Amino acid sequence: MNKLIDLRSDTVTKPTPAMREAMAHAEVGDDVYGEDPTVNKLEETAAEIMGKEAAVFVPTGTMGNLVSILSHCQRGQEVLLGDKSHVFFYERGNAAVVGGLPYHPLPNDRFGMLDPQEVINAVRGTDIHQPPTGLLCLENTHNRCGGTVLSVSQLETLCQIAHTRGLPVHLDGARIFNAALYLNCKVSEIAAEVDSVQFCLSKGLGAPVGSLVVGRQAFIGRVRANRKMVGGSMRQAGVLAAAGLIALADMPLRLYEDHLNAQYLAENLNLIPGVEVDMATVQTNIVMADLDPAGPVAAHWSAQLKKVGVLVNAMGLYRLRFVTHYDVSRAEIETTLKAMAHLE
Ligand code: TLP
Repeated sequence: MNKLIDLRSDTVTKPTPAMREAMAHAEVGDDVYGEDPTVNKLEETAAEIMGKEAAVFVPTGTMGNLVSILSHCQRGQEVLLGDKSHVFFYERGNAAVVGGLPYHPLPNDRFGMLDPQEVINAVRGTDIHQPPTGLLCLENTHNRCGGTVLSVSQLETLCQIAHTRGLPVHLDGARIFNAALYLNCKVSEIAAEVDSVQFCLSKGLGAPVGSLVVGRQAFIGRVRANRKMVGGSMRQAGVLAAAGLIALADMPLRLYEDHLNAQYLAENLNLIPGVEVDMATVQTNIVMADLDPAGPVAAHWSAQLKKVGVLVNAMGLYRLRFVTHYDVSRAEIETTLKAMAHLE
């Protein structure tokens, strides 16, 4: 069989030759002592790009979100977040389990936005029955909403509501570089009003492993301590950070190809009977395709596609998710479309 066409996620990207080269020659030290020069450089670079005081390197996006939430909140406080957010949906309820921080989910609209009035209404008062509100958590781009983007002014609106009520804001910016490309702005503009950001090197940016948390110096100090608590402090992590530095330098520039491929895929999926894509939500590198409920379920489609070498995840009973990335070419998108059109 030819090479598999893997559209399950941009997490499947393998390190580029330049990354492997940099990894092989990385200068390393024990990062728990703060002595890994490559990790230190990655953290400084990340903080600078995001326009924040400091950064810390963590193994995964999930851990980055967890240690950020733990570092913003006191045990027993409640976390406001979207009901389709990754933190709520895909992270094992970790802040509740590890930190004693219950979630208060609010409806995400079809673009991943929260209704400002719902956020205002959700903030708790002083009633002793209720858990005090500790944090507002946002996501940009929004994964389950199809890679949709919140604008800087939407973020400002929500941040202002939180800040005037004394609440910090954490942004799950796993794909913040995709958001910046869509908005044609700098990532630092998206990060400007939020107190912390977690962003991933290991998705569209192609690094094998790793995320960064950025924020104020004192906050990052707490993140470092919480990272230790959950076992995420790594030793000679410079071999990973070296790939991360290449990811930040080279990879944001080419994400537009993934966005163009997603547009093309979405437009042509819409021509296939029984498949429907809401084009307004196709903004970055994720395409959600809704299937006719009179036909087979999404798991059946993905199993059939697998037989012809195309990997796609089911994201619900009648929904498939396609994610474009640097390892999927336009020709492979064409092959995928042909395979979809001929499925039974
Ligand atoms: N998302 C993965 C799966 O977990 C669904 C994917 O394939 O899209 N925030 C967002 C918005 C994410 O999409 C992800 C990963 C994470 C956090 C977690 O990152 P990792 O996988 O590094 O823990």
